Amino acid sequence: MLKPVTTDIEALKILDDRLRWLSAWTIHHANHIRPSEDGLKVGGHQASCASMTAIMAALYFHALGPNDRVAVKPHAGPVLHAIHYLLGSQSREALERFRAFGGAQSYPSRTKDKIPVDFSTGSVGLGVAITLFASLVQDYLTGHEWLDEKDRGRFVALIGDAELDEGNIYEALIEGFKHDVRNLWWIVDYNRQSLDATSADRMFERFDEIFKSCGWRVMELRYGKRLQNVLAEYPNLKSWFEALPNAELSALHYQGGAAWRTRIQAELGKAAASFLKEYDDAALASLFTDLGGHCMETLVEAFDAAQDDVPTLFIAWTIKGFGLPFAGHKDNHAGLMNPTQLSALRDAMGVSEGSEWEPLEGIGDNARTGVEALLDRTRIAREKRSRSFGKVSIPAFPSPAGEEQSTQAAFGRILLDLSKAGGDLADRIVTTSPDVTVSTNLGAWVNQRGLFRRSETPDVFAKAKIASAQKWRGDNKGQHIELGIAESNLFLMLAAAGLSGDLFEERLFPIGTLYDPFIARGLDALNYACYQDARFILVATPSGITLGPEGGAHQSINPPLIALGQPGLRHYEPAFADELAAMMEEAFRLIDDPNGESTYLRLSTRSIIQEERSDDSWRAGALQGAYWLRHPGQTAEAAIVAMGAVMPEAKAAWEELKDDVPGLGLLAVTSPDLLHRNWIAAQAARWRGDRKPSHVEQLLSALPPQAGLVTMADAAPASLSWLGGVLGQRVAPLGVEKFGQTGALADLYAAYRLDGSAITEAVAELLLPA
Ligand SMILES: Cc1ncc(C[n+]2csc(CCOP(=O)(O)OP(=O)(O)O)c2C)c(N)n1
Ligand SMILES: [Mg+2]
Repeated sequence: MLKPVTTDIEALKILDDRLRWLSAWTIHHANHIRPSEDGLKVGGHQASCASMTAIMAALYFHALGPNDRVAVKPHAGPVLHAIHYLLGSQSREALERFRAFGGAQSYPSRTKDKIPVDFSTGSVGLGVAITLFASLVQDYLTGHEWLDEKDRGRFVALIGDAELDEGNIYEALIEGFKHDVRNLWWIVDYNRQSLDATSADRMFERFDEIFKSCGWRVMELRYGKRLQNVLAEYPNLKSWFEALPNAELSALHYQGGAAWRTRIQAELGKAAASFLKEYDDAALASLFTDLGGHCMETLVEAFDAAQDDVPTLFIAWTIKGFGLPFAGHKDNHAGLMNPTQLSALRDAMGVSEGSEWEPLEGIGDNARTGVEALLDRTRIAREKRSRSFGKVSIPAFPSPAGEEQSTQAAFGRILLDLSKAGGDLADRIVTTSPDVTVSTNLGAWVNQRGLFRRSETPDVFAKAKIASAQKWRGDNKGQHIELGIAESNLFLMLAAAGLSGDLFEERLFPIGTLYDPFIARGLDALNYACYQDARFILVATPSGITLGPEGGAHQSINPPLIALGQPGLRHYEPAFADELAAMMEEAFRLIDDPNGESTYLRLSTRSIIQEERSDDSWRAGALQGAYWLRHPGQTAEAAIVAMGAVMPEAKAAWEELKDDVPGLGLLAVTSPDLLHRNWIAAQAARWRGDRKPSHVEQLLSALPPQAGLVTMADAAPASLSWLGGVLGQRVAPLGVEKFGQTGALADLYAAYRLDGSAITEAVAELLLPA
């Protein structure tokens, strides 16, 4: 990490003001000046921006080096845009189109904003936690000798104080402590206001304790220099000030100097007489707003003092809406200045009417040289980082041998074979799991490749020669990152590792495993990973009621529907091991393809007889979402459409019914998600003149239009029932609609209508005249 440059405090203060002005103006322009096309409120957060312009000026124009990466509090997005505008890396047009189609995004977006955004933010808490996992990924890359010391950086999160209520922050904190995470700065904009109101006083000093107990250094920046000096002179005033509850303090900030005077007179009386004599009302108001997070000297000093790699929490006291007419008002979260208030701010900032967008408008010649020099010296990246795709060759994946296998066992075998064969891909895979490494069949891979630990950790059981199938040693070359049971952390780890190519220009191939039902536990973090276009493979196993005796709390029902609605994530659900091998190969390829995506593999512990293949004509269809396992006759009246672990029931029913239902087909679905989206894409393409039918349309047109489909999956029936809408064929959907329970497979399949007789009944239902 580079030493901070010596900086002109005066120039930083000017930039602080400039950021407050530009962020307020950008929001004002979007709401009051740009013509509204639809009458919808545009919105924006002038108060949340004003709260941290000094913090961000000190950070970006002084403290940050070129390798540092930042997650910005979502509603301070306009400040980040203003920073890049001053640096020349954001266009005026994008600011004029703030929150408009194609313009600067409301909350910083890695993928949609034109400026370099290290981490998207929006769902509060997640942006904070991902910086911790990104720091771990940096350590991982260094351990594996893919990242030089000189290219390492610090990971910074700019946090709202109410954001600290998000539980995922503490899940990450605990995991980070276990892994001895370093190089983090989390900076709290401690304005003591949330969206609804002022924050609870009872949490005061509790956050410090929580962080300290996890090995963090906590630096509280309560006072600016001026206020600190004055309060040192008047100890009784200081005690009074420090005892003010959050709500009272905010109200006084809003009310201003006269209110401070009345209150101090009433509560301190004579003891404060000499102090009050020194200050008129305006001076009083200004003095009490001199909190640490608004004082440039304090901020610069604090950042300069934290140059080692100890994770540091800065609690910077601020006022929400600092310098704006609604400063401190509890309702100011989405407050917008009216045109009169905006004009007053413009005049106070020395900006003349008509020159609002001029970056350094109104800054006198003397000061301007210093400001320009500081902007020139600023070390942050002005361009988006290159995304590093297509550098790793993906070998062909042979299917693991065995007449009878489960997809979960096959997954372990495929990884083990890949590990033994070695090569670039195998070396760049990083696996991770929230305490279900062994039970999701990653054990053999971990035995081969070891655990990742920043420092060497022996396998105590192995050393003591205690027999175990699992070798559990770790060092900084290990390739498995073991996590505690916190699924949100799993997805944030996958997000960070899946952005490795973007953040560090070194591609990793992350694979995370968990039990299928617990996807829901980390759903927002999964969505967050996809939103940023992180690339990874999610292996969810076991799944469905096929889990049998484990019972309803572990039997998943709706993840295929989640996947159906989740952009950036491709769902594959194989029945056979050879399908899984093809899917894994495809999933690795998609990670390293600029137009690729992440993959969700829904697997099962059920061991089933494998399909004997005469050729590999099934393969292309399996990768597109479905193929005819038993091709239908031209006049077929029905087809069975099945997915995943229930394929043996579908095959058996087909054998039994094929003579009574001539030409009966059996369609193996491997991805309802792909079938669905390609069907919709083909419809959109038709309007552009491309008349090619989608994969699912081609498959289903092998059947007559009046044919019926019996769909079945160990999942919510809606995963497949929509297939009737493709060509208008009738559907009898089978699947799981109620919570599962314990039981042997035959009992469960009978009870939940996934067995042969349910299929027969469903086919009969379709064939009977209405
Ligand atoms: C997960 C999530 N829940 C709710 C919101 C809506 N929201 C946005 S900002 C905010 C309040 C944030 O207060 P604070 O973190 O103190 O930030 P400030 O604006 O005061 O700086 C809320 C509830 C959100 N963005 N994300
Ligand atoms: Mg706040």
